[in-house]
Amino acid sequence: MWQKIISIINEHEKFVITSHTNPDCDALGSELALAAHLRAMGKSVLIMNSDPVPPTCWFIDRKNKAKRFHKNSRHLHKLDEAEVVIVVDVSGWERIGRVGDKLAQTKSFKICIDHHPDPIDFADVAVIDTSAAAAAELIYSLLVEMGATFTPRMAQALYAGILTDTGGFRFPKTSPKTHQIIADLIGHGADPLHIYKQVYEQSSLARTRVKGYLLSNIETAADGQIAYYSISQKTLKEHNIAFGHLNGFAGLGHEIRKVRVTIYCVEASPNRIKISLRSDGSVTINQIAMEYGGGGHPSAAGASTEGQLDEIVAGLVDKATLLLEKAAAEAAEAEAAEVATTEAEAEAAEVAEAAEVAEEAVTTSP
Ligand SMILES: [Mn+2]
Repeated sequence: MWQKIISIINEHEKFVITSHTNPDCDALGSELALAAHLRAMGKSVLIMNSDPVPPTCWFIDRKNKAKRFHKNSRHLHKLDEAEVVIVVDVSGWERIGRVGDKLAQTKSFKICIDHHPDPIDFADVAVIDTSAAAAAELIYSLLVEMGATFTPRMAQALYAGILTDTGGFRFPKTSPKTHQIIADLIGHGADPLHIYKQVYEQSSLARTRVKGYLLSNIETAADGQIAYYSISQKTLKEHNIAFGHLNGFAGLGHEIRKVRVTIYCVEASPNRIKISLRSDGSVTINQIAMEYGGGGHPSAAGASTEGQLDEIVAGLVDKATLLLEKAAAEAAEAEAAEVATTEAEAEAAEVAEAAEVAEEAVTTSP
């Protein structure tokens, strides 16, 4: 599956690698490991993203190889010059942001390597594998196919991508192959403890205290099936923390037994409420997010809306309660139908048996 891409790489010298807006460890790890190998081959490579590397990913890019696009600079010239553009971890121009707007106009050859199920709106060659748990898994397999030498830095970058995209090796796409790749990356110098600490143990004191505030203020509804919590502008100010540092708290409610839906709201600015919703998979909560002008996945969705914090939270709890009631009613109906089917089947079997006995009686009768 990699032959075409490998020959394109072999035949060209100037590359640009990019990914989605707000790049995460999978996007950056994939870019950095691929770029390292291309550079080792003597190619000229520029990693160019629309947004900067977030602090949680700094450790995989200590040499600042992933650049943030600046329109009025030599970056534009570099993008124009590229012979080949490789896009990883995303399939649509729109999600690439400003870099995508620019690249869409260049004549370069476009390669896409992704694991999302989205439609591809560019690319002369694409490898899309939605069974891969992370783009980093795909880059690993490309690099193996190319006979790359994995340095500890490359191994660490890919490991970080897989660790975060699988939510710590627990999301459904985590496979035997995922763990085989991880085993090989550890063999090449990726240090699990170091990477874990860099990804999950870098919170500021203020952020951890806010987490404590949220945990102590969790309420439940619908007989413990809904957990909800929120934080106001006033409390944010008291904790001296910026709105941008409050990601990663949307799943706190799921630690509690029986919880199926978690509602987390932040008053981002006066009367502007950011909503995060999570489901354990038993109900689809993106339909609620859509009612507030947002969207997302069936089990993880969000929205941003105007209103009073308490009123928005109350409205969300009501909608989630209705959703759970509907799901429960449907489940009960399905069960009743199943019981009815089993009863009907049992009855039919009885009739058939009686017929058989009767038949036997006829044939055995003298
Ligand atoms: Mn990914």
